[in-house]
Amino acid sequence: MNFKEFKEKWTPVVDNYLKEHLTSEVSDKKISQIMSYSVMAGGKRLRPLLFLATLDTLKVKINDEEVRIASGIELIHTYSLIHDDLPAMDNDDYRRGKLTSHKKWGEAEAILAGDALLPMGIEWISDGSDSVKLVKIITQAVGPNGMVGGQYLDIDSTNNDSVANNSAFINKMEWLKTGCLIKACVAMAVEYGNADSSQKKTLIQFAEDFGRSYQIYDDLVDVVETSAEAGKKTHKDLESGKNNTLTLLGISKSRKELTDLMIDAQKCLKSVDANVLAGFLDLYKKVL
Ligand code: GRG
Repeated sequence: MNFKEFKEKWTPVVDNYLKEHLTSEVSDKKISQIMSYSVMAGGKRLRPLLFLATLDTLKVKINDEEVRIASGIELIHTYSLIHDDLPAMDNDDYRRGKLTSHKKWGEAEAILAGDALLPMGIEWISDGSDSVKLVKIITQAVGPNGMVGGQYLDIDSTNNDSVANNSAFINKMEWLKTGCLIKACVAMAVEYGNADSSQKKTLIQFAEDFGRSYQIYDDLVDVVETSAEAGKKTHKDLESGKNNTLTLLGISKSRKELTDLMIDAQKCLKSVDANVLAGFLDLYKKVL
């Protein structure tokens, strides 16, 4: 199976799982609706697919238990997006092509929907075997030494010119904010699928390269989409006081950095039978 076939097979399974269980497992209809609004707004399901594709590479059969863990990861990712969009953070009006949660439902409601998605995601992950190990991996990845820590560095460095040229700081911030959760998807599958030490080494190295590169890709997507809009010549980050790889290196050097990380990630996969995982890197063609 290639990446496209894998994605077409498993995306609807994850989507249906999310839809059904956010309805059946949340007793209050209104908060269930607010949570579902953002979760079902059309994300790519990259992180659940990465978890499942790593299991596939390790020849683990995917059943309900594995889909529940994968879907739990998506709940946690969606929490981070809802909170990232809040007025106190990035103050965005649109996400996934729809009004952001706080614009649609109100700020308190959006905060609570995010707050509800995080523990529910952890609960779903904890229902699988190896749950203590998996919960430890995910909570470390999204806590102060991971995603939230990276978000803090991002907020703290906005409009701070002294970090604008500090590539070590920017790499660290992007790694924590975006890379850690991506790595955790692979790390959880490696643990769950009992990878041997050589598989573990190569898959984790792949995840680190992919995780490091993903924020650069995400910022370049905005550039490609923004430049497609008539009359707009600059990317919003270039005007927002944000510091990231894109503002540090500019567009063409960011593309080069992304290409280098992509080549490193591809090399990692040579020693494992990872046809599906290799396909994740094809996403980058959109911006290169
Ligand atoms: C705890 C108050 C509080 C806030 C937390 C943790 C956090 C706020 C924000 C996380 C930082 C963040 C949102 C990073 C962006 C990661 C990223 C590249 C998102 C886009 O991911 P895709 O491309 O999007 O997978 P879709 O919509 O397809 O899921």
